[in-house]
Amino acid sequence: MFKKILIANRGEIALRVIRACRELGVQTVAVYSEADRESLHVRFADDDVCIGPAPARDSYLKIPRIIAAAEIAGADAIHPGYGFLAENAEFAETCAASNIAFIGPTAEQIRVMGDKASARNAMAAVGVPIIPGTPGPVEDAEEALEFAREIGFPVIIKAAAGGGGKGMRVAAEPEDFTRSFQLARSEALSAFGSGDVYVEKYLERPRHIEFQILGDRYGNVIHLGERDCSVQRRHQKLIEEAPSVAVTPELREAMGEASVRGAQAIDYVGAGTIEMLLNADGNFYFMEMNTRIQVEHPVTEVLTGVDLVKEQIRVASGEELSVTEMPALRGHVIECRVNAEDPARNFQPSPGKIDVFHPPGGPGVRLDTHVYTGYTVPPYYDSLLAKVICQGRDRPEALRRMQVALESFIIEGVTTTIPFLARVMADPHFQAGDVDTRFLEREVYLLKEPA
Ligand code: MV4
Repeated sequence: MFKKILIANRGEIALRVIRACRELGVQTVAVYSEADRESLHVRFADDDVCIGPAPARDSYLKIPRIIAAAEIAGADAIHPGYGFLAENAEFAETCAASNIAFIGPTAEQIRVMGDKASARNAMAAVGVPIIPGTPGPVEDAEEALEFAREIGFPVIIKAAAGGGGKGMRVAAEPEDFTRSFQLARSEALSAFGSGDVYVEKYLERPRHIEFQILGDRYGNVIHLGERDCSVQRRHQKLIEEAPSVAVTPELREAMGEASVRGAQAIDYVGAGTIEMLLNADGNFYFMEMNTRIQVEHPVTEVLTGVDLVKEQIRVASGEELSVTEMPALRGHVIECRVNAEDPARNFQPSPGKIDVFHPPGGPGVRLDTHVYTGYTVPPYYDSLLAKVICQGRDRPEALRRMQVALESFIIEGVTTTIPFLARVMADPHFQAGDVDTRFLEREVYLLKEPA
């Protein structure tokens, strides 16, 4: 086992990793920017190193500073958390070259999954269903239109280098096609420096279903079931739950088996997520693989009882996975992300000082947060304040616990998404499990406090 782990992150995930390290008896090193001097991750770590000014590009994204901090503090491993350098192949490579274990997959595995076309091809090669589409980038609008007619409208044009919905355009019919194609191409060019686009069949109201994967160096790969992350806004997940109301035991078996096969195809090591789109007709398709621990990982931890962060650390140190198959599921789990944002103002960030912080609690309630009374939310990073995770014997109990938790969660001083999340929990469509990736576009009434 490692002796000392540097956590190359901040906020709630840095605290989450420190907890796992303490349970394993491993020493910890926090790194922090000048804006995070007063943060809890700095206080809770055994050692800490300031790595630069507030902007992430000058601190949390500076590879040489993080490596230097690890060397100075004598860390033998680095946990990247999520975001920042978590899916940066060059960082994983630099760690290896510096004799520091990167707690995650290999640089090569990060690279294959980071490129959309290569990820798609790797999955297709082992029979994981992919959305019908062009095998690679298309040359020009005429060739693309011809292909679109073959697979049938509507189609979606996506940037090959894309992500986060940038450079993505839907064409409902042949008449729209050329215009959408040009728009996607120029958006791709300005956002990613490459105008390469490909064409796929457009799924009208898919659910976003993702499978949690764990792999070790001995060829063991398992899945721990799905998370339904359909409630999103502009590709930001807001609510996640498991099991999905749309996934039957047979479908879980098929999707889980496909996910494991996909991960095995690249000898995947560590925690990873296979993101899929699930159509109303029960067909599922690979979308992308995330090669990191995810924000919503607690949903799976609570549902299965497996500590995903400890497993990540164990397998990175050369141990075998401590779980060999999916444990019995413990009812139902829902997670709400509480952000310092104003839903009435387009989810504009609302940084500032937290004057009152009173957390929810009780049976089946877990809170992952780095916030405390008197903490100042800096304007430089993402606006996640806390994750409320509620478990129940069934979905109605988990949902009711979430409603009570949100009602009793008091944050004063900054505007938060708590009232918005409470309205979603009370929405009849959400309660019926009738959601898809366009749910919030339709239910715009949820954005504002009723008069
Ligand atoms: C799609 C799709 C429908 N059909 N592809 C959004 C992010 C990017 N990684 C892929 N995305 C989508 N691709 C086809 N062929 C719908 C989306 C999509 C979406 C996917 C998951 C979660 C939320 C979403 C919101 C809008 C669109």
